[in-house]
Amino acid sequence: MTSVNLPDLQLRNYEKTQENDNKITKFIHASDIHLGSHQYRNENRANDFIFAFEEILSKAITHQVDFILLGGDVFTSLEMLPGKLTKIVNILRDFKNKTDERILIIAIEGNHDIRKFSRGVRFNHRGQSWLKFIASLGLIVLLDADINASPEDIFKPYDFRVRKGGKIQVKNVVIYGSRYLKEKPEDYLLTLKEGIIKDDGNFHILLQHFGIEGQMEHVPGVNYVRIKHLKERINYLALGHYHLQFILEDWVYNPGSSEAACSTDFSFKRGAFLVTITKEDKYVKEVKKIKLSNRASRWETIYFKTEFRTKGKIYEYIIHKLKRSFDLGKNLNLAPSNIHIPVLFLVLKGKKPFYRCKIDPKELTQVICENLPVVDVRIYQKFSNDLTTIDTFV
Ligand SMILES: [Mn+2]
Repeated sequence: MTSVNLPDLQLRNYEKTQENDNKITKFIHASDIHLGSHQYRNENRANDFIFAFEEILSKAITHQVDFILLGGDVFTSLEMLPGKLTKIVNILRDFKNKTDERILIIAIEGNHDIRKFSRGVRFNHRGQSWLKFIASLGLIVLLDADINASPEDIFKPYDFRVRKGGKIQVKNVVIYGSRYLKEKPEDYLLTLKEGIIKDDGNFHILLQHFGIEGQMEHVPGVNYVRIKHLKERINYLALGHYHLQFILEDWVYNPGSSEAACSTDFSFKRGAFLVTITKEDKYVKEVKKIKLSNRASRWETIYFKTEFRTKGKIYEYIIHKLKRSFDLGKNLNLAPSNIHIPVLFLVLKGKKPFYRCKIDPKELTQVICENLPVVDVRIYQKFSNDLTTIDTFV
């Protein structure tokens, strides 16, 4: 009765999937894709984030999952170049067509999806996001809760006609989700819990964007002890936010960022989860870790033994040292778009150059990229008499 005059086939296809054998439900849980990262700085690196997203979608097809969960920070900010957004929309359209709309992409907004940097100032403009935009095109299912509503209305069933809702059922799995809320999650989670139906015989997933205290050093997070009570109503807490992968007590899952969004991400264990839920007498869950291809990286340290007096000499010395360290035969024929061409982390140590030849990181990066098979360079100047660090990522 609801399938008359629908804007597209989405609902009808969704209803069809509900008629399938529901003994086994499979999904991929990924997060922090950060589409749009590096788009102004490095075209090849910007495309890495799109590649990682495409890889997640293609894994979903290979493993024939029922849906994909994205735990927020799908976009890195509200600023998106039109060309990049067009590419993403086309990828999602292709995915829809290729899969006959049988694999839903279910997402929530993370803090990055709703933030914007403008002239060094960060501000939130509530209510807008690119996720809302692609949801309005019917390309994803965007979940959000109404925390001020009465318990039964906190999570409204997803309505494909208006493309809004707080929960959606796929076979016997119900996914509840809400956007990143600025308030302390420990508090609002108590309210959200009231909206989750207890003992309805379904497997419950709650999709959220926050970290757990202690999983990442010096990064604020939610106190685990204070949210443990959610386990009474949730079988799988699907998180995003921390870029480092972690699993807690077999019910809290954080996949980590899908591509390295900042220099520290390169050293983190990250990826996605492939989850199979089988209904026996009770639900049996199997979680496999999926590694994504990702851009290569390498560290090099160069010591200045003498005090250089011209910039030209410095650059010459660096290129000479790097050429000796790189196995040049190996990657010579690869284009920088190839993910095997690394991001170089370059540490400069030793005698600080003469004050008149200050190293220009942008210029040095360009010189290195022109002379060696690297896609981008991050330069750290750690001279013995000066301990400043240059890392342009914000
Ligand atoms: Mn993130």
